[in-house]
Amino acid sequence: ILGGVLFDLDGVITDTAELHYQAWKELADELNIPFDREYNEKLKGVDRMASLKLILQNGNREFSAEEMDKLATQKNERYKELLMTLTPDALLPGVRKLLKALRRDGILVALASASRNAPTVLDRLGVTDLFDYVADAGAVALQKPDAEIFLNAAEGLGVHPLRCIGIEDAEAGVIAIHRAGMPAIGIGTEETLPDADHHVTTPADLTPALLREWMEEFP
Ligand code: G16
Ligand code: MG
Repeated sequence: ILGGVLFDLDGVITDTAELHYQAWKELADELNIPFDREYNEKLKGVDRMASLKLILQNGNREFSAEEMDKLATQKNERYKELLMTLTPDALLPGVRKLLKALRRDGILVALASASRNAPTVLDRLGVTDLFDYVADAGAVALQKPDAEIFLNAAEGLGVHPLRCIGIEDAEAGVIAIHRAGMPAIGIGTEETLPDADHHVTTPADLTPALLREWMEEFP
């Protein structure tokens, strides 16, 4: 095995942020809490309960733990309905081609997403078979920027973390990749992801050869 490539989901494989936004927005409207797309940016890569807490902060009343569980479940049920509208057309440009090329080159591929719905998203996009391992977000205690989800993904592949590289669109994810001891590729710019080791505009700009070259730069 030459190494492992660890992908974030939202913003790297597809854009689920808009569907999360719609589901949260319906809940926030129901509770009369202000919520917009700009605030939604703060929720990227943040797990479900932490996202709910950030939204409820803008309201003027307290919720019990039990009520919060109910609200998180309500949002998730709506999100799962919205996921049924996803098709392979929602893959970001170049993703399928890159995944297939990595496979041909003997590089293992894992998903390192904070979303417990990640397996459903991969199914809807028709790329489940192109992943060797999907990290279980539910089994990970510490969120990005902690390294845990990336270390879990490397372990699931059976590849040493120093032979892996991570791809992220969020700064917290880039930091998590570095804490796992791996080089980080940012889908973005020097301005949006100042800590990433390399930047590309879309996954279409990545090839197995380029990834292998960058993997060898660490530690
Ligand atoms: C994604 C999204 C977050 C979402 C989280 C948990 O993370 O960016 O907005 O809150 O998953 O999702 P779920 O409620 O489906 O478990 P990532 O790591 O894929 O960017
Ligand atoms: Mg992301």
